[in-house]
Amino acid sequence: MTKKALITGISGQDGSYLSEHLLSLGYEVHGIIRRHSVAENQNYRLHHLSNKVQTHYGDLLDVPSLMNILTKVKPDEIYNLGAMSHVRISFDIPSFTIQTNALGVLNLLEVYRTVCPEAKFYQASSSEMFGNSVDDDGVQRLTTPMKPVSPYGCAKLLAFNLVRHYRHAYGLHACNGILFNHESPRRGSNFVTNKVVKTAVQIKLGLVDKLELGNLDSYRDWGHSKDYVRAMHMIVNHHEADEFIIATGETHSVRNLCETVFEKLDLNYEDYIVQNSKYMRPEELKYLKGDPLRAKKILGWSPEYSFETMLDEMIEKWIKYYNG
Ligand code: NAP
Ligand code: F7E
Repeated sequence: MTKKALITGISGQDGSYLSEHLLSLGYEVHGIIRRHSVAENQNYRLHHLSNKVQTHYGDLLDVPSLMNILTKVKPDEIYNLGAMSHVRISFDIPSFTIQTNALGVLNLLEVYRTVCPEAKFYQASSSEMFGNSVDDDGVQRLTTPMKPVSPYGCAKLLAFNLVRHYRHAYGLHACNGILFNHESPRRGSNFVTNKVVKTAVQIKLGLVDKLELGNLDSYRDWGHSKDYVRAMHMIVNHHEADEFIIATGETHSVRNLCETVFEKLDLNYEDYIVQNSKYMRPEELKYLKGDPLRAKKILGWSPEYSFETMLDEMIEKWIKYYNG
């Protein structure tokens, strides 16, 4: 029988790649989208899938919509990817962030346990939950203490604990994937990787002459969204509901990211970068490097993209875009 998946945040970066992946596995894919005032922006990342996925208007903060959609779809698997996902912006809109990313998860868990408790549930947890905790060997793993340093991280940690609690209290197959940063040509262009790539291409083409950034000295473990959505499906379909870290195990500074991208375009990043305090955070998460060993051993997951091939794909997208 055809399996049904329901994805919140289907219009986001991961939502679009996960839809493609699940369709390729023969799933019937449903997704929740929010109403946009600009109708053209509604399904920006889903245009190529418009005849293949079924979308429903809803919102994690609107319990009746969740109730109606889950009752109608009766999904076998629920992927909760919906969130206010920008860490710096979470300092500007902390209340909305906590509501969507934490209370929204509670809303969904309650409807899930009432309407379709036999379904499997995936929660998009984040390495931002670790804050500045790191083990002595320089990596974060499941046992590393979680001490978030942003409204976004605090909300994700509450949601993470709620998912755990619902699993234990109600016997639900509810899983957490703790995913480290993942990027792609579909990444929002106000996240640092895509901002750097897009602006470097604009500089190369003579469209702009500088790149304004915040902190250049933080480190991130950057993977590719396509690899990470494969992991989401593996986590949900593991025989027991559990928690997994998905990361590359490699870390790069923002400065090194700039150096690499500009070098690929035969430019020297130092000639173009200007620091602007507007892009700094009240509290910064300085260093991320995840340990993916458990996911590799138990799930058999491994990434196909490297840092370099991911950046090449992103550069190619912007070159094509500006060359019409
Ligand atoms: P994204 O591109 O920003 O997509 C977020 C999605 O959530 C969008 O479709 C957005 O819809 C939707 N959304 C926002 N508020 C909502 C609400 N109140 N109700 C329903 N949907 C709502 O993020 P992403 O990179 O794909 O990330 C997917 C998930 O993984 C997020 O939960 C994120 O926090 C988490 N995560 C991401 C990373 C990463 O590096 N990408 C790492 C760890 C965890 P609109 O377009 O209408 O706003
Ligand atoms: O920042 C620094 C910034 O916004 C990365 C989300 O997907 O991953 C993401 O959160 C680093 C930070 O991602 C700029 O200070 C410097 O140190 O690309 P980012 P993030 O905050 O790590 C986690 C795992 C998630 O869960 C989130 O949903 O880059 N940085 N200058 C800058 N960052 C931005 N955005 N813009 C700058 O101008």
